[in-house]
Amino acid sequence: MGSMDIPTEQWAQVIEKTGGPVEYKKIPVPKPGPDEVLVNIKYTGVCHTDLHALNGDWPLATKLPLVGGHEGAGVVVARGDLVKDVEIGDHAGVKWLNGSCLACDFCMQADEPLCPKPQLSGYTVDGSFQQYCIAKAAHVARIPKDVALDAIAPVLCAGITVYKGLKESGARPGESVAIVGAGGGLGSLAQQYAKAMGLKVIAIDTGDEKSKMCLEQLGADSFVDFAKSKDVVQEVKNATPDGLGPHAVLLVAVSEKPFQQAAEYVRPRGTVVCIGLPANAFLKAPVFESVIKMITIKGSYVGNRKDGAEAIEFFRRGLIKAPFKVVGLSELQMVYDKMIRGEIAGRYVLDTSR
Ligand code: 8ID
Ligand code: ZN
Ligand code: ZN
Repeated sequence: MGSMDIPTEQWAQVIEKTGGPVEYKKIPVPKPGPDEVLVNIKYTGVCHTDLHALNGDWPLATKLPLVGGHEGAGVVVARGDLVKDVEIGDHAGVKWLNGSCLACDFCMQADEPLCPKPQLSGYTVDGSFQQYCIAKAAHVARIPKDVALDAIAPVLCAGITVYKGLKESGARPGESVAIVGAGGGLGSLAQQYAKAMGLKVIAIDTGDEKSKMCLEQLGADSFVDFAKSKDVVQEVKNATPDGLGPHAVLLVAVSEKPFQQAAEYVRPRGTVVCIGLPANAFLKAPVFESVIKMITIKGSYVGNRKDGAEAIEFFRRGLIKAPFKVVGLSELQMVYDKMIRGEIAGRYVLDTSR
């Protein structure tokens, strides 16, 4: 195993029991297995998924104790004996899919997020809310050295996921996409990817700060405030030139209501892509309209290694600029408190050195 100077102890945010709290404390630095690398995490984004994991929102248990986090960007400091294509000193990203079997039907056709035996960062294995994190070499994101590690962190989950979701929507340049939850971490990046892909954007979220960010910074063509609007469905349809609604809808909100509403405003032949994962939520759509409008409703889950590389390349080319705030790793609980109140416009990124 090749390595640089690595301490034996490090700072981490640890969940001892589901429901929290998260505890900022020192834990041992893990050692990579033969097919793994150890990444010295410099910056790590905070995704709403980390909060779902803390709260036990989903019908899938987490490991305990657990170090959360899956948008970790840093430097490779050690590697196992079998790792040949990642060098010590390379910049790498720890994504949600920490590893997969690479041998099942899905892995073989590059659908590795569907692997029945995945390792999930910050969920079934320890993630990036620590200074040194392990990931399978085959799966770490390759980050070019000219890319800033703080700004790329949110791309490692939020960016890849919305880029994949936009591809899954089938929307083509010149068409419109509604982004529901536009003011959040995934939503803000989704607007930038949509613009870069030549799509018109209808941003849906609430509040003046998010509205201003979407319209002035992220390039949304219109903004619908779901809390103030008297008729969200009509307002979204009216935001398209012919009043027939957007060609695609990207659902990245963390509440059930919009998942039951999107089928009503999506354009005939349009596609509703479900990405957000609110607790205990169900999809609902009127059968009559769904049939006579010939709509498609589908789920989309992170992205494969190629989607990841493409999403990073969009960023490297300067096409993706979404706002983020940097605070110390020690301040994770503050970020969760703001997230619970829906007060985060864009993304928070943690600096693991403080
Ligand atoms: O692979 C996947 N499918 C995947 C990957 C990554 C994240 C799924 N996710 C899931 C997360 O687990 C979470 O459930 O996507 C969801 C969004 O994650 P996020 O962007 O990190 O969350 P956020 O920053 O809190 O943003 C959520 C936004 O939704 C808005 C809020 O105001 C906030 O800005 N929102 C809500 I809550 N209700 C809304 C509504 N009715 C709404 N926006 C529009 N209409
Ligand atoms: Zn995530
Ligand atoms: Zn597999």
